[in-house]
Amino acid sequence: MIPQYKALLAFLIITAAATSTFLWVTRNTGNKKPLNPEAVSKLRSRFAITCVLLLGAALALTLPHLPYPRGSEIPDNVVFVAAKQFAFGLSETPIANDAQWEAASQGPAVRIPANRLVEFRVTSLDVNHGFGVYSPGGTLLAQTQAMPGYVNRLRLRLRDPGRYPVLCLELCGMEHHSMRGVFEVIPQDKD
Ligand SMILES: [Cu+2]
Repeated sequence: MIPQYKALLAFLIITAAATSTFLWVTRNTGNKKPLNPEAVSKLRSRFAITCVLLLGAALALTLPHLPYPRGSEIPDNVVFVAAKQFAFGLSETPIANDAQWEAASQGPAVRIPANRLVEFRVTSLDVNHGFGVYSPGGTLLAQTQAMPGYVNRLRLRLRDPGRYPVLCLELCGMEHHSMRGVFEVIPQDKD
């Protein structure tokens, strides 16, 4: 199933659950039973404790998976990225001017060994762009802004060899839709 259909399915299930909850509440608010304040306050605190426990568990389970870089880690590879209307230049050496950008955007794709920590240093030579890294299968993996005058660092560890397309995620002009880049992840040499 493609991700868009999964998202649609999740949306429909959650909407159905929310709608039936509201319908149930609407139906049941009609019966005016006398309330027992003690039972209500007990139920309320039980609900609050359950919520706190569930949220705490969700936090503990998901926090380690957030892609925050560890400050002490040193990247194995650095790839310089310069965005410019309407292509991405990727290079192993810094891209400081239009000629270098042209060479980087038209030359052969940068090659990165699989499973290595790569740091993309992303900037723009004209307007704001969005540096979106896609898997060979077309799934968005990570993104950062490409802004003139700033360098944004994006660290990734890519496991599967293949050609990774880069698409612009910020409407940057007439040819925005065709703005591309690419890099290649190659099987790691044994060392
Ligand atoms: Cu762009």
